[in-house]
Amino acid sequence: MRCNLLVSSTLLGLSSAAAVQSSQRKSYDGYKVFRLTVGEDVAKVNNIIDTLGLTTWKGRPRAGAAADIVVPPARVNAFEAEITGMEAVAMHQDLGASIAEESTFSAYAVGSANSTWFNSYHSYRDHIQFLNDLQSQYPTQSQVVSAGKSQNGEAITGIHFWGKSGKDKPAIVFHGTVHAREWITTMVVEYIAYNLLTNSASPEIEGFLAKYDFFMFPAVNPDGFIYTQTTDRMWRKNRQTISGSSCIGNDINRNWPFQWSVSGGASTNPCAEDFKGRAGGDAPETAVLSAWLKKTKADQGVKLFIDWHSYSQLFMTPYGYSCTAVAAKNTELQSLAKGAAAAIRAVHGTSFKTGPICSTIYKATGSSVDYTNDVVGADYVFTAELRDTGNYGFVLPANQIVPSGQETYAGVLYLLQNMK
Ligand code: 0X9
Ligand code: ZN
Repeated sequence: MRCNLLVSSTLLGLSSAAAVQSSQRKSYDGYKVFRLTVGEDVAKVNNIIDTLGLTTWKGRPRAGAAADIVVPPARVNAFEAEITGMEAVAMHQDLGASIAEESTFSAYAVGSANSTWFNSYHSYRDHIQFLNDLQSQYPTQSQVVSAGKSQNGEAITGIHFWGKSGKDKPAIVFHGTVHAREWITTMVVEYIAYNLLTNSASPEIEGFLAKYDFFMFPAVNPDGFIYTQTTDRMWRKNRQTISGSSCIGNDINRNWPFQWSVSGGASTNPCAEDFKGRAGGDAPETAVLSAWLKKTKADQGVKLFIDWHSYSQLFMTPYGYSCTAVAAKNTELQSLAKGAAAAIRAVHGTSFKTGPICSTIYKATGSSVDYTNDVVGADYVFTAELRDTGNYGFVLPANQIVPSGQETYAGVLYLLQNMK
């Protein structure tokens, strides 16, 4: 009897723990995402967003741009009434269903880093395993590295590879998944690493490996990425607590300590998606990544830095903090960005726009590229927004991982071929 009681209370304990886990995951069932053509109605659209308490995917609405607006089930009718007469399309009829479909990860067997990896998205732990497995296929010319620890103590993990001719050559550094929900970037950075390594015997790739060391970090915001898989798929920031606020998270791409104090390119509200932090560099991830870049520059030079984001299909250059400041290498950067975009388009016809961040997208202060260009002094610095332009946004179906990887790889090869 006593034994039975114990058994049933243990079972109860287990099942309620499981229930807590699943109920901790924010449901997007019945949520719709609308792409609304704003035109000149900026004030009206802002007003709708504020009165209905809605969130947006690409920042506050701007004149002449589209606003991608997330609408919970209980607000759909009111939202549709408010936008009567305006042009809108539904990106997701049921965001919860789209997320469920995207989150059916294929099982990953330890030791099987092969091309089937790119047929689905994956858990954070599997990403780390994949990097380790990939490394073990190239034991003498690669290493799994850590740039340092995240807020929650995760190693910010990357794969370093250098070809046959030895390491310590100028570095090519890629950051993926600084924004937690931009899952396609994790996969595409891995796709590039995987293809450079698996083609490393071809004369062309061998040539690149003879000139450069590659450091590919698929997920530089591990805590945020894990949080998108356990709790809220739409999380963007890191997971640090903020003094004086109950809101969580710095936007790592507003926190880099260069031109951080400039106003208008980030939020000072800890609850905002683009919260800049209480001080430049006060996010642990920014602190370790900036220190790592400076050290790498001092040790071996940084030839190329790319910060990979999604979505919007843009290939951009410094600066974010100012629309009038012009990068020292601007002419060459624009030419390289245009060439990369043409190489991308040649693969599947996908169009990327190019130009400096501030005039192409919006003003963004404390961003990684401005810091890496001016403080680190990397030779070539870009940031890209991968697929798509707004059919699916952050919840990009898994069958676009491979095509997105293929075209982006072509863009990267163009840069490797054309950088001086
Ligand atoms: O707001 C951002 O940080 C980027 N857009 S996103 O939707 N991916 O969040 C644009 C800024 C690009 N600047 C740098 N990557 N430095
Ligand atoms: Zn981003």
